Amino acid sequence: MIRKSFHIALLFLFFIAFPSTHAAASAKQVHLQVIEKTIRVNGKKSKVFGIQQRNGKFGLTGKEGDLFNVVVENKTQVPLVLHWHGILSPNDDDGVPYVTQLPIQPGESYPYEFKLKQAGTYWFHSHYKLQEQKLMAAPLIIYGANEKPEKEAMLFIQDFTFENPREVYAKLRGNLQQAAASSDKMPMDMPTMGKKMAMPDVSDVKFDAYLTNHRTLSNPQVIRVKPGETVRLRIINGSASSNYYVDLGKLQGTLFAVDAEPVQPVQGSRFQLAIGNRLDIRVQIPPGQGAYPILALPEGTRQRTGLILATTHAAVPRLSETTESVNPVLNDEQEKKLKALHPFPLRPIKQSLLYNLEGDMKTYRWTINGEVWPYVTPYKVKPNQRIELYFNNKSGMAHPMHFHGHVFQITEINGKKINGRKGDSVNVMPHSTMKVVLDTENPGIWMLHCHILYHQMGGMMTTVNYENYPERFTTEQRVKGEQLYDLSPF
Ligand SMILES: [Cu+2]
Repeated sequence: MIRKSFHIALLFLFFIAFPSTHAAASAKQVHLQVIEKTIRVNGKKSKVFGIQQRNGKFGLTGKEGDLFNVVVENKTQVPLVLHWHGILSPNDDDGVPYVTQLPIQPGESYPYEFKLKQAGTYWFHSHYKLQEQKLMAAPLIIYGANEKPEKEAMLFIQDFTFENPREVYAKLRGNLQQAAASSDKMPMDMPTMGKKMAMPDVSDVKFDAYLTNHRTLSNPQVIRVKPGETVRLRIINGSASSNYYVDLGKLQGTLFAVDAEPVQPVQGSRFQLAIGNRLDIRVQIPPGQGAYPILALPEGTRQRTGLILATTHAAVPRLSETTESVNPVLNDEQEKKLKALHPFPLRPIKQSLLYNLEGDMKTYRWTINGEVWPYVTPYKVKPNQRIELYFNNKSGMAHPMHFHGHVFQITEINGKKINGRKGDSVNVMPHSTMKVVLDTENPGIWMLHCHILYHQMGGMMTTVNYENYPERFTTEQRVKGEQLYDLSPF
């Protein structure tokens, strides 16, 4: 209430000071509706969540310096919460159930209002139960205050299953319990499990399809381009449990931002894209007519997804959804190479927070320092200090770790110092260590978790707590809240 009236007072002042259309534009409220809908995936019907503005537009756009003024309307049958991934919002607006707010009940609305300090390619998604697997996720594009418009193509990439994710999760735990029962000494790591289950698959889950902007390659989006034109690709990994190689085919691309943070440009036609990460790549369309598939290859599978850039008179090729060989698994080669365009100024590190990442295959419990959410004892940090997050992945599976409300910079991989890229999500390789640094400039209770949805459900989640910042919910309230509703309605 205090917050709202404060904003209204601010707006009022704003109108007096700048009685222009600009002030009005920055205050414009957007109603974002979360709905239930039926889509067709390769001809088969499936019920999923949809996210749209009142005008039907998918996702959100904003402008750096403007107000993010969004009312989330829950038009579904289930409680939900949306989180703005990578955004430096105040803690109250972070959208995490039983941490920053209660779930939004069916038929209810919830307002979010804060100033957009960043620009680039972001996304948002449900932070509640398994809703993200049923497509409760969408792009959030913020244009720079002085950015010139350019030709763009957005690829919002998701993994898809016809199954109820509740069943997927139960099977993961059930299978593993069965496997554990049949063997006294169960190895801890995933690759061994993969072999046991006869899947050349590094992901826990076998998906029915991979989507780009909700479409498979059997009916891909075709974006018309001009010969010689430069196109900015905004590629977002909004998947629940899949990492990808982005393949530009015949085109050479220049990667210039990761997680919306500028990097020293890197040329190439293949890039790694872990869960939660975003890549901004510029490609130049060659002279003459032509069609150029932009593909994403889920690691460890023979699948692919993507869209096609095609000049006006080019024939659009039919593309197979499968690849000839198994797509390679991500590694840390790209992270070792990438450098922030504007690295953090050097500052002494005042605190190093060690996070041991482990998995217990018998129970499918994924832990941080041996703890399972919500039974956690978070580190406390002081404001306005340089701190370090030290990830020590003791498991045989990579964990894409995401920290809310802050931008970090990667400084060390497996003991080797680097002046790496900035971002909000980083894929910590199996049996590897990684260090990132950040400045504690955004007081709150902030989530730190693995972005593999089923690992998150399995407990791989904690918070970083600013000293003296009040916690809104107790562990008991979190436990009780989690038990209230079904994991997934469909
Ligand atoms: Cu994980």
